[in-house]
Amino acid sequence: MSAVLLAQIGSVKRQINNYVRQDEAQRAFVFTLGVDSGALLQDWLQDAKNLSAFQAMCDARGMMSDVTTTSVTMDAVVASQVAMDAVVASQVAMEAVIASQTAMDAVVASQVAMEAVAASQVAMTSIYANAYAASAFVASPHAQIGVPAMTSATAPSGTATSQADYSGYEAWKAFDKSNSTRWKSNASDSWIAYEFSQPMLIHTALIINNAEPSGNYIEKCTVQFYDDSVGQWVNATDEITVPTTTATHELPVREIQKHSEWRFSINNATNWCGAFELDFVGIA
Ligand SMILES: [Ca+2]
Repeated sequence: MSAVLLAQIGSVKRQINNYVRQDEAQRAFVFTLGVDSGALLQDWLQDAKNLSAFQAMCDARGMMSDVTTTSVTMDAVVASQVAMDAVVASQVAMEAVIASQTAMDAVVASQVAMEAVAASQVAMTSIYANAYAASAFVASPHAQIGVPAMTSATAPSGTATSQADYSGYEAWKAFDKSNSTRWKSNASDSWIAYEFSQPMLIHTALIINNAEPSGNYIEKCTVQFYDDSVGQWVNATDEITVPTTTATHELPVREIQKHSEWRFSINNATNWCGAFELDFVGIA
């Protein structure tokens, strides 16, 4: 058989496969639009052929925009871990999700959906690129996990450390949820860190600054995480100038990967460093 004929046969085979794939995706689309429960959808997706059709549907722009603007359907999708795993793996599906406030509202109300998006860099990149999606994600009741109220450097869980502590002002006292205790270093440049007992996707850092008349607060800092893959601390934010008031200052952190170790790297001009309270907030 000639090379030309073989190439033509190969092309026809690919077209047939595409038609079959499109046909299955159409059926997945029709089924999904009609489904009204996450359990039903999850059960249907246990069939490998259905799952493959659903994945093809996620990559079909027109279909996904219909799915994501139908609230009954989205409620079923966000309640199914299998469905959400397919959605967060698809750039096309995530673009449809962030373009629909109906879809984002369904995602941020669901623990299953929030855990799925937090585990996907594709999903988090899409979410942080859209103002409504980003603010809805940050405000989700399922993404408000922070450092627990510490009673020592290692209790009840995780580890609070700093580059240096002034005697009596240990690092964990910035993580004890009390404004009558504080951390203070004995240098103008320092860092203070908390290692979670599990990897966390952090979206916000909080600072309640020290209020000593002589200073000793945080003037400028960078939020960092420890990147195990390269074995070093990496900036999660630019350098931020922190107001020297004791209000709660929210620092946006928009890291798209989970990490266990987070810290404030502080660069003060004159005084030592200190804070009443610090926190890293996100989702496990
Ligand atoms: Ca404190």
